[in-house]
Amino acid sequence: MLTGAGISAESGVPTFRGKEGLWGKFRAEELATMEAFLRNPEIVWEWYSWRRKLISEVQPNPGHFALAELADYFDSFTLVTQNVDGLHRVAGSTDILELHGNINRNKCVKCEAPFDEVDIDPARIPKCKGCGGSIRPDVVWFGEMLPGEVIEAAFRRSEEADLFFSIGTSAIVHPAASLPMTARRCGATLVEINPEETPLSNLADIRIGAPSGEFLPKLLDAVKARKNQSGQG
Ligand code: BV8
Ligand code: ZN
Repeated sequence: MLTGAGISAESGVPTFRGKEGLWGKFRAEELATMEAFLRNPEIVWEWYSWRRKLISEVQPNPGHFALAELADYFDSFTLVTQNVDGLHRVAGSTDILELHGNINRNKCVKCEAPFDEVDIDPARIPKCKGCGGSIRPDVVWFGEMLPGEVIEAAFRRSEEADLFFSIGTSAIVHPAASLPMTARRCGATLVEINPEETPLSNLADIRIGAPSGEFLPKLLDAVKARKNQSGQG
């Protein structure tokens, strides 16, 4: 399955392109870029520090917890997320492919050495001890490659899937947005869970026009009931 910002919306984390979008006056595509960071690192760090603080104060919602528990009812279950908020791991999910990195990790903009301090002061951006480069958030910006082994695993699992859920994503950011169609092309049943229509909606076999935090716990209950009926408790 693939999750996007929508699965964290009910935790209080604004989505990217929704009305209450994360940006106020900015657009993701303008701030989440190397160009923006090189031109104005303070502004970019202002934005990430604000997001980090917001995320540190929220909890996973019933949608995250339901996915963590659903994994136990499938022989093979892979959670691919575009989100950088880390809420799936907090909710207990384990086999997670983080396509776009993690907002609580930092690295050197030059040599990519990890930098583990989390409190970054945008007015005094720390420098890499090894090469003196500026420290940046360890997330994938627009125009940057996704981590090779992660995106390859995501495509491989999508090709092998019998059932693929696209949950809480507007399905416009690539290459992540290609995963649902890859799964469907390789024979998977495609289910979209999103209150709004997306470019994927009329290609999905099943469309659930509901918030993930409401629907996923119901799905979990139904799977549990089915397991109990067939006596495989
Ligand atoms: C790359 C990390 C190339 C940073 C992010 C033109 C056409 C096609 C592609 C491109 C193009 N121009 C440029 C590109 C490539 C570009 C791209 O796809 N751009 C888009 C905008 C067109 N992609 C890239 O640049 C990628 N890299 O292509 O490299 C390359 C190739 C070779 C060599 C070198 C380079 C990198 C993309 C990664 C960017 N980083 N995030 C950060 O977070 O700060 S992307 C960002 O968008 C987030 O990760 C987010 O997850 C992601 C996708 O957004 P969504 O998750 O879908 O969120 P959104 O708000 O859009 O939608 C939320 C949905 O939830 C809505 O539909 C809403 O209805 C729904 N919802 C709301 N509430 C609920 C709900 N659903 C369920 N329940 C609810 N309660
Ligand atoms: Zn460095």
